[in-house]
Amino acid sequence: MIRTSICDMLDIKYPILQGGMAWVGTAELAAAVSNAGALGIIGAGNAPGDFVRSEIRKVKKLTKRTFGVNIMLLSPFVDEVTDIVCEERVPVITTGAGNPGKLISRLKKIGTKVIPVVPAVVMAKRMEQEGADAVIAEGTEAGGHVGELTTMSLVPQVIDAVSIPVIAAGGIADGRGFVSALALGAQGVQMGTVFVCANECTVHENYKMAIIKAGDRGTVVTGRATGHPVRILKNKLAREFEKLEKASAGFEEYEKLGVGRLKAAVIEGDIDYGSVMAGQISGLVKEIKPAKDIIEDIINEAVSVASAITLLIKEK
Ligand code: TUI
Repeated sequence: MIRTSICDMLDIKYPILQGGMAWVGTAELAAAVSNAGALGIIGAGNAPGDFVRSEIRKVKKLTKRTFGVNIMLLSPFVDEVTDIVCEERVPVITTGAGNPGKLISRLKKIGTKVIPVVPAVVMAKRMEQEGADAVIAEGTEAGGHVGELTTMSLVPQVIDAVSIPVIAAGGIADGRGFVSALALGAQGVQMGTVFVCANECTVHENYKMAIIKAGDRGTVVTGRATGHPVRILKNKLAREFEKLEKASAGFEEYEKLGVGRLKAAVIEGDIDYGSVMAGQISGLVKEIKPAKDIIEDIINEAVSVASAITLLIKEK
């Protein structure tokens, strides 16, 4: 059994969070992950409030366990989504792609646990001061919107800078990564890419297969010049982004190329011109299996990796 302070804080069995991925973190996936003892998270992404409310209600029907919603702070619907998660008394909120600012005190007042994703120490400290219950330190290995620092560098520096629990994310998909994160001092992990390949994940089959076929160098960060760098699988869209970068294109051109591309990949399965957001760990993800098996395989591997390390030390 592997338990940490995060398990008590969130009332979950395993200290594992499923990344709140836009279009990917649906009610079905979130409920499957929560029912398996980890924390399932609905990704609000750019969706309007009504859609998020119906996903929340679906999750409530599918699980009695703790679940969360991720608020993507670049969304035009942040305010209405915040109203809805308050009305629906969602127990855990994670945030991404920005500074949640005043959201934290508003959510905390009604007893919601708030866990922002941070890409750097300065942001982690700010979140602690503003009352966050924990932070997710996400390295640049992650899929989607990313910061600059690697998980290995970021996590211990964030841990040394704050007193609240730190959850590691970016580049983790198995028991070895999980134990490494604990060794760095993290109280848990968040994983995205591996959960895209859960049976219960409703993304198009092409999206799952693209991750399974990807190798270690299968991803690239696009759109650095826009200030919103995004890691996706290398494909024709990624090459078009590279061309814009070489031509020092303006923000509008990136926006025109990027609009609707995540939905195209997730819903229509357009893996050539769709935005197939995925992390560097894609090369390690080799099968589609139930969320419960993903979680239990990771925990079982973590227990044997941890005891193998202990033996190594005893023998010296
Ligand atoms: O949010 C994510 N990953 C995402 S969001 C997303 S939807 C999207 N689509 C197109 C363009 C942009 C986004 C896809 N993937 N991960 C969490 C995360 N948050 N990573 C990095 C950050 C972050 C970055 C800057 C958090 C805070 C931050 O603060 C900047 C500031 O100072 O305000």
